[in-house]
Amino acid sequence: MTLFAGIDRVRYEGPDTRNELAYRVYDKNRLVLGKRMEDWLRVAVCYWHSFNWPGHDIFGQGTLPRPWLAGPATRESAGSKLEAAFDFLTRLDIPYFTFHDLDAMPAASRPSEHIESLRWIEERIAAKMAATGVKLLWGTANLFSHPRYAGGAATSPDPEVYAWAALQVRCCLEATHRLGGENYVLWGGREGYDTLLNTDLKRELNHYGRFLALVVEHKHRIGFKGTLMVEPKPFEPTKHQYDRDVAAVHAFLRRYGLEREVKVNIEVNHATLAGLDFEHEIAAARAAGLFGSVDINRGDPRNGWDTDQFPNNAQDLVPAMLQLLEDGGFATGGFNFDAKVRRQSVEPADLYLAHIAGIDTLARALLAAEEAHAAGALARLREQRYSGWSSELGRRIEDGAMDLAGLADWTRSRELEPSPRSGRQELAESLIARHCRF
Ligand code: XLS
Ligand code: NI
Ligand code: NI
Repeated sequence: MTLFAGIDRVRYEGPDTRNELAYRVYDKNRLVLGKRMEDWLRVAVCYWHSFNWPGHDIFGQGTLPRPWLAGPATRESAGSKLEAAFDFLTRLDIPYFTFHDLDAMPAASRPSEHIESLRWIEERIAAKMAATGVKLLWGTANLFSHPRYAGGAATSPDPEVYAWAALQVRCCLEATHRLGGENYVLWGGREGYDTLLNTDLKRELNHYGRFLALVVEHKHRIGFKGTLMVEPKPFEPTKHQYDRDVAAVHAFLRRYGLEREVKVNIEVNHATLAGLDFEHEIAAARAAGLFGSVDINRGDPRNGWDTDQFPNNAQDLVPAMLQLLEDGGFATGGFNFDAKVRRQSVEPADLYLAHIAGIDTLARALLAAEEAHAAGALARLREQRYSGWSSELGRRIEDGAMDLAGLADWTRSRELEPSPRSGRQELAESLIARHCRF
């Protein structure tokens, strides 16, 4: 019996159910544009916030009942954590989970102990996955909690720290591979700086570029077929993080020749911290051919940090969901709930309620996007807005047949002012809103 055993497997019961522990909208087998809802959303629950965080913050201790976190992470407590996690995952009836090496394994200090400890839990995770059918969306190494990483991992001023990080990534990538993980993520939590006064920025970037190249090389060496992804974030814990947003990651990948090897895992709350809309990051990633996966959560518009709250506003997510539909869905990515309950949500049921509400929010956004997509008005509006480009002039510019002087001459010979055309922004916004009938 685990902490999460008190409830039945969560099912779809429709919008009118009185059962709070049921899906109102998320109906995994419902077809959306010919594909099952479960296959569009590819929902994952993360190990770290849900099972490995006792509810502490920088001012206060843990508040949540997570008995396995009470003492040091021994084999016994890592085992009960795993038991509870997979109990939760199966009862929630979602297909995936995600984890950091350190979330799951018994604590280890020396390198050889780390290797052994991760292997130990990996075998048990594999058994749980086989018994429950829950799959691994992605694995990742925690290169930010241990004191050795205070100055960064791949951007540490100390090559011995760099090498430790390499050990962790090697082991976690190989474990992810053996567990059939569909992706491997690198979040550069401390790959940045707190002050430029003590930082050699150019050198750190080169080290980081090399590190990523080593990971790519190793991925191919071991035959891992999943996608490697970097997760952008502008700051927190550092003052400035090199992976600040999709555009910065794109430039970085190109600089080190890795743009065909690595994609991005976009987190909603990281986009907003960077001063960008979530859908902007998706659009930027699609334009660069880098779209990989999503860490779904939300920030609080009233404060400026990564609050990792569960999403609750479906209309906000429709523009991003429309882009996902236009892309035909995730290739190997999914919606990973990188979200945590508030510190006062102290009952085990709260973890279910949070995920159920978040998953229903995604389902609502998906259905609204399906309708908007099927109505086609937004696509037509966009097409009309660019219709000038099918003129002879437009085609010649796009074909690269005009130079600057040629364009200047063309304009001069016409002596005309282009006529203004409406951007139809208010209409476009209403074309989203009208399908949000929830
Ligand atoms: C932290 C990040 C982290 C990554 C995984 O802000 O979102 O949780 O997703 O290391
Ligand atoms: Ni994340
Ligand atoms: Ni985050």
